[in-house]
Amino acid sequence: MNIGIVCYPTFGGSGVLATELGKALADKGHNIHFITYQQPVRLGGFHANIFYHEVTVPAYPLFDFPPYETALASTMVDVILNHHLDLLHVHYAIPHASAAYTARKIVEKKGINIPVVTTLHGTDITLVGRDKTYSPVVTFSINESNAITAVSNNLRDETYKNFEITKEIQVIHNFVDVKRFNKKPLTPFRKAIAPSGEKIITHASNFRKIKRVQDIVYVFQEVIEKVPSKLLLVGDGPERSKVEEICRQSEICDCIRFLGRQEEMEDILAISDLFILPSEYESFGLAALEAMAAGVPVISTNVGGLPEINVNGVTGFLSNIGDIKDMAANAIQILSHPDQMAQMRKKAREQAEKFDIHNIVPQYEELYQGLLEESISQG
Ligand code: GMT
Repeated sequence: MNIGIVCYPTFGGSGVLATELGKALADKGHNIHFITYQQPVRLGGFHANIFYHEVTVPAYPLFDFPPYETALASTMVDVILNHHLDLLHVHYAIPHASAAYTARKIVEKKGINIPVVTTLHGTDITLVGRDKTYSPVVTFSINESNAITAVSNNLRDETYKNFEITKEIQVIHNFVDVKRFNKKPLTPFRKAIAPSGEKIITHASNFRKIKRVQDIVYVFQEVIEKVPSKLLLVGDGPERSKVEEICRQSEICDCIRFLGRQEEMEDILAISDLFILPSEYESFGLAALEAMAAGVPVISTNVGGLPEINVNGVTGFLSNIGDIKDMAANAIQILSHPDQMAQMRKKAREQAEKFDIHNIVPQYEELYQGLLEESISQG
Protein backbone atom coordinates (compact mmCIF):
# COMPACT_ATOMS: atom_id res chain seq x y z
CA MET A 1 0.00 0.00 0.00
CA ASN A 2 1.03 3.62 -0.46
CA ILE A 3 0.27 5.27 2.86
CA GLY A 4 0.50 8.94 3.82
CA ILE A 5 1.26 9.59 7.49
CA VAL A 6 0.69 13.02 9.02
CA CYS A 7 1.93 13.76 12.53
CA TYR A 8 3.75 16.20 14.75
CA PRO A 9 7.38 15.42 14.03
CA THR A 10 8.64 16.36 17.50
CA PHE A 11 9.42 14.37 20.64
CA GLY A 12 5.74 14.07 21.70
CA GLY A 13 4.25 10.60 22.03
CA SER A 14 1.91 10.94 19.06
CA GLY A 15 4.80 11.79 16.73
CA VAL A 16 6.93 8.97 18.12
CA LEU A 17 4.10 6.48 17.68
CA ALA A 18 3.30 7.66 14.15
CA THR A 19 6.95 7.48 13.13
CA GLU A 20 7.47 4.03 14.61
CA LEU A 21 4.29 2.86 12.87
CA GLY A 22 5.54 4.22 9.54
CA LYS A 23 8.90 2.50 9.96
CA ALA A 24 7.27 -0.80 10.88
CA LEU A 25 4.92 -0.62 7.88
CA ALA A 26 7.84 0.24 5.59
CA ASP A 27 9.70 -2.84 6.90
CA LYS A 28 6.66 -4.86 5.87
CA GLY A 29 6.94 -3.56 2.30
CA HIS A 30 4.47 -0.64 2.29
CA ASN A 31 5.53 2.71 0.86
CA ILE A 32 5.28 5.34 3.58
CA HIS A 33 5.03 9.05 2.88
CA PHE A 34 5.51 11.26 5.93
CA ILE A 35 3.89 14.65 5.46
CA THR A 36 5.13 16.97 8.22
CA TYR A 37 6.76 20.37 8.73
CA GLN A 38 10.04 18.81 9.83
CA GLN A 39 11.71 15.42 9.54
CA PRO A 40 10.24 13.26 12.36
CA VAL A 41 12.82 12.91 15.14
CA ARG A 42 12.57 9.15 15.40
CA LEU A 43 12.85 8.58 11.63
CA GLY A 44 16.54 7.69 11.65
CA GLY A 45 18.51 6.83 8.52
CA PHE A 46 17.60 6.02 4.94
CA HIS A 47 14.88 3.47 4.22
CA ALA A 48 14.06 2.56 0.62
CA ASN A 49 10.29 2.63 1.30
CA ILE A 50 10.13 5.83 3.31
CA PHE A 51 9.59 9.26 1.78
CA TYR A 52 9.46 12.61 3.53
CA HIS A 53 7.44 15.55 2.23
CA GLU A 54 8.00 18.82 4.01
CA VAL A 55 5.10 21.19 4.58
CA THR A 56 6.36 24.72 4.14
CA VAL A 57 4.30 27.76 5.04
CA PRO A 58 5.44 30.75 3.00
CA ALA A 59 5.71 33.97 4.98
CA TYR A 60 3.64 36.92 3.83
CA PRO A 61 3.44 40.30 5.57
CA LEU A 62 -0.34 40.02 5.87
CA PHE A 63 -0.15 36.80 7.86
CA ASP A 64 0.10 37.30 11.58
CA PHE A 65 -0.78 33.61 11.75
CA PRO A 66 0.61 31.73 8.73
CA PRO A 67 -2.08 29.27 7.56
CA TYR A 68 -0.38 25.94 8.33
CA GLU A 69 -3.54 23.90 7.88
CA THR A 70 -4.00 25.20 4.32
CA ALA A 71 -0.37 24.46 3.46
CA LEU A 72 -0.74 21.00 4.98
CA ALA A 73 -3.92 20.21 3.03
CA SER A 74 -2.28 21.39 -0.22
CA THR A 75 0.80 19.25 0.44
CA MET A 76 -1.47 16.27 1.14
CA VAL A 77 -3.20 16.83 -2.22
CA ASP A 78 0.17 17.01 -3.97
CA VAL A 79 1.41 13.78 -2.37
CA ILE A 80 -1.90 11.94 -2.95
CA LEU A 81 -1.83 12.82 -6.64
CA ASN A 82 1.87 12.43 -7.39
CA HIS A 83 2.59 9.39 -5.26
CA HIS A 84 -0.73 7.62 -5.80
CA LEU A 85 -1.55 7.24 -2.13
CA ASP A 86 -4.11 4.58 -1.21
CA LEU A 87 -4.80 5.97 2.24
CA LEU A 88 -4.05 8.86 4.60
CA HIS A 89 -3.43 8.20 8.28
CA VAL A 90 -3.41 11.32 10.42
CA HIS A 91 -2.20 11.33 14.01
CA TYR A 92 -3.59 13.93 16.43
CA ALA A 93 -6.86 15.50 15.38
CA ILE A 94 -5.85 19.18 15.36
CA PRO A 95 -5.38 20.34 12.64
CA HIS A 96 -4.55 17.11 10.86
CA ALA A 97 -8.06 15.64 10.64
CA SER A 98 -9.62 18.77 9.20
CA ALA A 99 -6.72 19.27 6.74
CA ALA A 100 -7.19 15.66 5.63
CA TYR A 101 -10.92 16.29 5.14
CA THR A 102 -10.12 19.27 2.88
CA ALA A 103 -7.52 17.28 0.91
CA ARG A 104 -9.92 14.35 0.49
CA LYS A 105 -12.65 16.67 -0.85
CA ILE A 106 -10.20 18.29 -3.30
CA VAL A 107 -9.03 15.00 -4.81
CA GLU A 108 -12.63 13.72 -4.87
CA LYS A 109 -13.28 16.39 -7.53
CA LYS A 110 -10.61 14.65 -9.60
CA GLY A 111 -12.34 11.30 -9.22
CA ILE A 112 -9.97 10.01 -6.52
CA ASN A 113 -11.37 8.45 -3.40
CA ILE A 114 -8.89 8.34 -0.52
CA PRO A 115 -9.88 6.94 2.87
CA VAL A 116 -8.72 8.90 5.93
CA VAL A 117 -7.87 7.26 9.25
CA THR A 118 -7.69 9.58 12.26
CA THR A 119 -5.88 8.40 15.37
CA LEU A 120 -6.72 10.29 18.54
CA HIS A 121 -3.79 10.58 20.92
CA GLY A 122 -4.83 12.49 24.00
CA THR A 123 -4.65 16.21 24.44
CA ASP A 124 -6.30 16.67 21.03
CA ILE A 125 -9.40 15.36 22.85
CA THR A 126 -8.93 15.92 26.54
CA LEU A 127 -7.43 19.40 26.55
CA VAL A 128 -7.03 21.40 23.35
CA GLY A 129 -9.83 19.80 21.35
CA ARG A 130 -12.45 20.49 24.01
CA ASP A 131 -11.78 24.20 23.87
CA LYS A 132 -14.76 25.76 22.15
CA THR A 133 -12.40 27.51 19.75
CA TYR A 134 -11.65 24.14 18.21
CA SER A 135 -14.38 21.71 19.19
CA PRO A 136 -16.87 22.17 16.29
CA VAL A 137 -14.11 21.56 13.72
CA VAL A 138 -12.64 18.68 15.72
CA THR A 139 -16.04 17.00 16.06
CA PHE A 140 -16.84 17.46 12.39
CA SER A 141 -13.50 16.22 11.08
CA ILE A 142 -13.44 13.21 13.41
CA ASN A 143 -16.92 12.23 12.24
CA GLU A 144 -15.89 12.71 8.62
CA SER A 145 -12.91 10.35 8.95
CA ASN A 146 -13.42 6.95 7.35
CA ALA A 147 -12.04 5.30 10.46
CA ILE A 148 -11.25 6.60 13.92
CA THR A 149 -8.89 4.97 16.33
CA ALA A 150 -7.98 5.85 19.92
CA VAL A 151 -4.86 4.72 21.75
CA SER A 152 -6.69 3.46 24.84
CA ASN A 153 -10.14 2.49 26.07
CA ASN A 154 -10.05 5.53 28.32
CA LEU A 155 -9.42 7.89 25.41
CA ARG A 156 -12.21 6.29 23.42
CA ASP A 157 -14.61 6.82 26.35
CA GLU A 158 -13.42 10.40 26.89
CA THR A 159 -14.00 11.15 23.21
CA TYR A 160 -17.57 9.84 23.33
CA LYS A 161 -18.15 11.77 26.55
CA ASN A 162 -16.87 15.10 25.29
CA PHE A 163 -17.79 15.16 21.60
CA GLU A 164 -20.84 14.18 19.62
CA ILE A 165 -19.25 11.31 17.79
CA THR A 166 -21.56 9.38 15.50
CA LYS A 167 -19.08 6.72 14.42
CA GLU A 168 -17.36 3.76 15.97
CA ILE A 169 -14.02 4.47 17.57
CA GLN A 170 -11.73 1.48 17.44
CA VAL A 171 -9.15 1.11 20.18
CA ILE A 172 -5.70 0.24 18.90
CA HIS A 173 -3.31 0.55 21.80
CA ASN A 174 0.08 2.15 21.44
CA PHE A 175 2.94 -0.24 20.89
CA VAL A 176 6.61 -0.68 21.63
CA ASP A 177 9.38 -2.64 19.97
CA VAL A 178 10.24 -4.78 22.99
CA LYS A 179 13.37 -6.13 21.29
CA ARG A 180 14.81 -2.63 20.96
CA PHE A 181 14.42 -1.97 24.69
CA ASN A 182 15.87 -5.28 25.78
CA LYS A 183 19.37 -3.90 26.20
CA LYS A 184 22.16 -4.74 28.61
CA PRO A 185 23.09 -1.85 30.93
CA LEU A 186 26.22 0.02 29.84
CA THR A 187 28.38 -0.33 32.96
CA PRO A 188 30.50 2.84 32.42
CA PHE A 189 27.30 4.87 31.92
CA ARG A 190 25.76 3.48 35.08
CA LYS A 191 28.99 4.15 37.00
CA ALA A 192 29.12 7.73 35.73
CA ILE A 193 25.59 8.40 36.96
CA ALA A 194 25.65 6.37 40.15
CA PRO A 195 29.33 5.92 41.14
CA SER A 196 28.56 4.51 44.58
CA GLY A 197 25.98 2.00 43.42
CA GLU A 198 22.99 4.28 44.04
CA LYS A 199 19.60 3.34 42.57
CA ILE A 200 18.59 5.22 39.43
CA ILE A 201 15.11 6.71 39.07
CA THR A 202 14.15 8.05 35.65
CA HIS A 203 11.45 10.23 34.16
CA ALA A 204 10.99 11.28 30.53
CA SER A 205 8.49 13.75 29.15
CA ASN A 206 8.01 17.04 27.35
CA PHE A 207 7.88 18.90 30.69
CA ARG A 208 4.42 20.26 30.16
CA LYS A 209 2.28 21.24 33.17
CA ILE A 210 0.15 18.13 32.71
CA LYS A 211 3.22 15.97 33.51
CA ARG A 212 3.61 17.40 37.06
CA VAL A 213 7.39 16.99 36.93
CA GLN A 214 7.75 18.96 40.17
CA ASP A 215 6.03 16.05 41.98
CA ILE A 216 8.93 13.84 40.98
CA VAL A 217 11.38 16.09 42.80
CA TYR A 218 9.20 16.01 45.94
CA VAL A 219 8.91 12.22 45.73
CA PHE A 220 12.66 11.96 45.22
CA GLN A 221 13.29 14.12 48.29
CA GLU A 222 11.52 11.46 50.39
CA VAL A 223 13.07 8.49 48.62
CA ILE A 224 16.65 9.69 49.01
CA GLU A 225 16.24 9.83 52.79
CA LYS A 226 15.77 6.06 52.80
CA VAL A 227 17.50 4.78 49.65
CA PRO A 228 20.68 6.30 48.15
CA SER A 229 19.51 7.25 44.66
CA LYS A 230 20.01 9.44 41.64
CA LEU A 231 17.28 11.04 39.57
CA LEU A 232 17.48 11.40 35.79
CA LEU A 233 15.07 13.84 34.19
CA VAL A 234 14.94 13.35 30.43
CA GLY A 235 13.30 15.81 28.05
CA ASP A 236 12.64 19.47 27.81
CA GLY A 237 9.68 21.80 27.76
CA PRO A 238 7.91 24.76 29.32
CA GLU A 239 8.12 23.63 32.97
CA ARG A 240 11.79 22.70 32.96
CA SER A 241 13.19 25.96 34.34
CA LYS A 242 10.62 25.93 37.16
CA VAL A 243 11.59 22.37 38.06
CA GLU A 244 15.28 23.26 37.91
CA GLU A 245 14.58 26.11 40.33
CA ILE A 246 12.82 23.71 42.75
CA CYS A 247 15.84 21.40 42.56
CA ARG A 248 18.26 24.25 43.23
CA GLN A 249 16.31 25.25 46.31
CA SER A 250 16.51 21.72 47.69
CA GLU A 251 19.58 20.13 49.15
CA ILE A 252 19.49 17.20 46.78
CA CYS A 253 20.35 19.09 43.62
CA ASP A 254 23.62 17.15 43.20
CA CYS A 255 21.65 13.93 42.91
CA ILE A 256 19.45 15.15 40.08
CA ARG A 257 20.52 15.36 36.44
CA PHE A 258 18.63 17.04 33.65
CA LEU A 259 19.59 15.19 30.49
CA GLY A 260 17.55 17.25 28.02
CA ARG A 261 16.10 15.58 24.93
CA GLN A 262 17.58 12.17 24.26
CA GLU A 263 17.10 9.88 21.32
CA GLU A 264 18.65 6.74 22.83
CA MET A 265 16.05 6.17 25.57
CA GLU A 266 16.84 2.46 25.52
CA ASP A 267 20.35 3.10 26.93
CA ILE A 268 18.98 5.32 29.70
CA LEU A 269 16.23 2.86 30.60
CA ALA A 270 18.74 0.00 30.61
CA ILE A 271 20.52 1.57 33.61
CA SER A 272 17.28 2.62 35.37
CA ASP A 273 15.76 0.90 38.41
CA LEU A 274 12.47 2.76 38.46
CA PHE A 275 10.46 4.98 36.14
CA ILE A 276 8.13 7.64 37.43
CA LEU A 277 5.21 9.29 35.62
CA PRO A 278 3.05 11.41 37.95
CA SER A 279 0.92 12.98 35.17
CA GLU A 280 -2.41 14.66 35.69
CA TYR A 281 -3.60 12.82 32.61
CA GLU A 282 -2.16 10.34 30.10
CA SER A 283 -4.34 8.88 27.40
CA PHE A 284 -1.89 5.99 27.34
CA GLY A 285 1.61 6.81 28.62
CA LEU A 286 3.94 5.57 25.90
CA ALA A 287 6.98 6.60 27.97
CA ALA A 288 5.84 4.22 30.74
CA LEU A 289 5.38 1.39 28.24
CA GLU A 290 8.91 1.93 26.91
CA ALA A 291 10.21 1.75 30.48
CA MET A 292 8.31 -1.48 31.06
CA ALA A 293 9.72 -2.93 27.84
CA ALA A 294 13.16 -2.27 29.32
CA GLY A 295 12.08 -4.16 32.45
CA VAL A 296 11.77 -1.03 34.59
CA PRO A 297 8.88 -0.95 37.12
CA VAL A 298 6.69 2.13 36.91
CA ILE A 299 5.37 4.45 39.61
CA SER A 300 2.53 6.37 38.00
CA THR A 301 -0.76 8.06 38.67
CA ASN A 302 -3.97 6.08 38.17
CA VAL A 303 -5.42 8.40 35.54
CA GLY A 304 -6.51 8.02 31.92
CA GLY A 305 -5.12 4.98 30.15
CA LEU A 306 -2.29 4.38 32.63
CA PRO A 307 -4.13 1.56 34.49
CA GLU A 308 -4.52 -0.19 31.11
CA ILE A 309 -0.75 -0.69 31.01
CA ASN A 310 0.65 -0.33 34.53
CA VAL A 311 -0.84 -3.04 36.73
CA ASN A 312 -0.95 -1.93 40.36
CA GLY A 313 1.29 -4.07 42.57
CA VAL A 314 2.43 -6.16 39.60
CA THR A 315 4.35 -4.02 37.09
CA GLY A 316 4.69 -1.05 39.44
CA PHE A 317 2.28 1.01 41.50
CA LEU A 318 -0.55 3.47 40.83
CA SER A 319 -1.33 6.50 43.01
CA ASN A 320 -3.77 9.38 43.03
CA ILE A 321 -2.67 12.60 41.33
CA GLY A 322 -0.35 14.57 43.59
CA ASP A 323 -0.13 11.89 46.29
CA ILE A 324 3.58 12.40 46.92
CA LYS A 325 3.59 10.32 50.11
CA ASP A 326 2.09 7.29 48.41
CA MET A 327 4.37 7.51 45.39
CA ALA A 328 7.42 7.88 47.63
CA ALA A 329 6.34 4.92 49.81
CA ASN A 330 5.84 2.78 46.72
CA ALA A 331 9.21 3.78 45.27
CA ILE A 332 10.97 3.00 48.56
CA GLN A 333 9.15 -0.33 48.75
CA ILE A 334 10.40 -1.40 45.31
CA LEU A 335 13.92 -0.01 45.61
CA SER A 336 14.57 -1.57 48.99
CA HIS A 337 13.23 -5.06 48.24
CA PRO A 338 15.44 -6.71 45.61
CA ASP A 339 13.18 -9.76 45.25
CA GLN A 340 10.09 -7.67 44.66
CA MET A 341 12.01 -5.47 42.24
CA ALA A 342 13.20 -8.52 40.26
CA GLN A 343 9.65 -9.87 40.11
CA MET A 344 8.27 -6.50 39.00
CA ARG A 345 10.96 -6.16 36.35
CA LYS A 346 9.92 -9.52 34.92
CA LYS A 347 6.21 -8.69 35.04
CA ALA A 348 6.80 -5.25 33.49
CA ARG A 349 8.57 -6.84 30.53
CA GLU A 350 5.84 -9.48 30.16
CA GLN A 351 3.16 -6.80 30.22
CA ALA A 352 5.02 -4.74 27.59
CA GLU A 353 5.11 -7.79 25.34
CA LYS A 354 1.31 -7.64 25.08
CA PHE A 355 1.82 -4.24 23.42
CA ASP A 356 4.67 -5.40 21.23
CA ILE A 357 4.91 -3.88 17.76
CA HIS A 358 4.30 -7.32 16.20
CA ASN A 359 0.93 -7.61 17.95
CA ILE A 360 -0.33 -4.10 17.29
CA VAL A 361 0.85 -3.07 13.80
CA PRO A 362 -1.19 -5.85 12.09
CA GLN A 363 -4.32 -4.27 13.64
CA TYR A 364 -3.63 -1.10 11.66
CA GLU A 365 -2.92 -3.10 8.49
CA GLU A 366 -6.21 -4.94 8.90
CA LEU A 367 -8.03 -1.64 9.34
CA TYR A 368 -6.39 -0.18 6.21
CA GLN A 369 -7.20 -3.30 4.18
CA GLY A 370 -10.87 -3.13 5.20
CA LEU A 371 -11.08 0.53 4.19
CA LEU A 372 -9.45 -0.10 0.82
CA GLU A 373 -11.84 -2.95 0.09
CA GLU A 374 -14.75 -0.72 1.09
CA SER A 375 -13.53 2.11 -1.11
CA ILE A 376 -13.02 -0.23 -4.10
CA SER A 377 -16.51 -1.71 -3.67
CA GLN A 378 -17.96 1.83 -3.62
CA GLY A 379 -16.26 2.41 -6.99
O1 GMT B 1 2.10 13.53 26.37
C1 GMT B 1 2.37 14.45 25.63
O2 GMT B 1 2.55 15.56 26.05
C2 GMT B 1 2.52 14.26 24.15
C3 GMT B 1 1.27 13.72 23.57
C4 GMT B 1 1.28 13.83 22.08
O3 GMT B 1 0.22 14.01 21.56
O4 GMT B 1 2.29 13.75 21.41
O5 GMT B 1 1.12 12.36 24.00
C5 GMT B 1 -0.16 11.79 23.93
O6 GMT B 1 -0.05 10.74 22.98
C6 GMT B 1 0.80 9.66 23.35
C7 GMT B 1 0.85 8.67 22.20
O7 GMT B 1 -0.39 8.16 21.89
C8 GMT B 1 0.30 9.02 24.65
O8 GMT B 1 1.14 7.95 25.02
C9 GMT B 1 0.29 10.10 25.76
O9 GMT B 1 -0.26 9.52 26.92
C10 GMT B 1 -0.57 11.26 25.31
N1 GMT B 1 -0.45 12.36 26.28
C11 GMT B 1 -1.47 12.75 27.03
O10 GMT B 1 -2.58 12.23 26.99
C12 GMT B 1 -1.16 13.85 27.97
